[in-house]
Amino acid sequence: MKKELQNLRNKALKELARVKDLSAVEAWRVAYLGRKGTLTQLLRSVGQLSAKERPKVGELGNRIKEELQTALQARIQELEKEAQKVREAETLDITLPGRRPPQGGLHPVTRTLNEIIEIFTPLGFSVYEGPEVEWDRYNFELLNIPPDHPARDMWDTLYIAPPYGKGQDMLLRTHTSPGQIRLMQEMAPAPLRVLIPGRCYRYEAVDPTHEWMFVQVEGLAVGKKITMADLKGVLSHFARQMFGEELKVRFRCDYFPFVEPGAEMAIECFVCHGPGCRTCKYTGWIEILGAGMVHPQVLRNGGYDPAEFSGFAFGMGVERIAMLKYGIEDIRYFYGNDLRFLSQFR
Ligand code: FA5
Repeated sequence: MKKELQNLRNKALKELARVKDLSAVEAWRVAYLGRKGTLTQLLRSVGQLSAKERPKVGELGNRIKEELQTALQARIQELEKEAQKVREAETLDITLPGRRPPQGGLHPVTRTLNEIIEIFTPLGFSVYEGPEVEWDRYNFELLNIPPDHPARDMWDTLYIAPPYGKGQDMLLRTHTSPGQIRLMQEMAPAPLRVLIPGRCYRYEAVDPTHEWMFVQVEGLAVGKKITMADLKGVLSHFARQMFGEELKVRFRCDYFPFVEPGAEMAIECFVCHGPGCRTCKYTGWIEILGAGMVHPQVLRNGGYDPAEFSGFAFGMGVERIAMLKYGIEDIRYFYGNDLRFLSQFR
């Protein structure tokens, strides 16, 4: 019996040392010292021993019981101390300075677009948006570009399957000009002045000034007695507001099937200021927009009578404006998602 008591003691102490938390300690207590615990039961059987053996075994049993109770209290204290340490480590120290959350900023293209809108708003232009996935007839046909027109080569894009038939094909718009038709059809015969910003897509050989996805802002003014002088005046005003007086502006004749006459506007290259460099493709100029007087047929397609109404339109590349404004040499930086570039525009 003495041996049995010693073995029980050793086993119990070993287990107690391995116990990891207070609820496991309680389970240990119940297992050894509880009313039906192993030690309690063993001590109960001491009564059946002979009168000679009983006192010695009884005394040993009580000593072991006390030893286990003391060990139990010590283990409880130890575990409480550990738990306290964990609690202290988890306590919120409100005197520590907070961690600054990373702060984003507007993308340079969005910023430039907002600046463009701010320049045109006081001139009476409001802002509309059209769909990026567009019908062929809005992107091309109603803008005087029938299916076999060579101008389609300049504006090849991604078509959305399946083909729906003549003029019914869907595509990613190549310019914001389809918005002209949509707006005119909605507003005719009222005079209008609108900006239509949005993303455009083209099958493009990407280079420092060409992306396959870029943002344009379309401008359209339709009314009575609108002339080319209005077009030139508005766009020159825009260029002065945007770039100051320093950079030279150039208008040249250009061809777009939906305007007559057509023009392009270029700004002096901000990198080389004239002699030519990689950014301006060695021309000294960076083209920022196409423009012209709205073609009579396009006015008709939009629901206006060209005998009564005239209008001007332009389409400018927002990345090109941002490049000129902020001195960015390559358009690919805009969509490369490099934070070293983007975070300069906070
Ligand atoms: C057009 O897209 C015509 N819709 C513009 C227009 C509107 C003419 C109304 C007449 C009346 P163009 O393809 O030239 O034209 O593009 C207009 C401008 O968009 C360019 O001057 C340029 O600033 C920008 N742009 C064109 N292609 C790209 C490209 N791949 N990457 C970045 N910008 C581009």
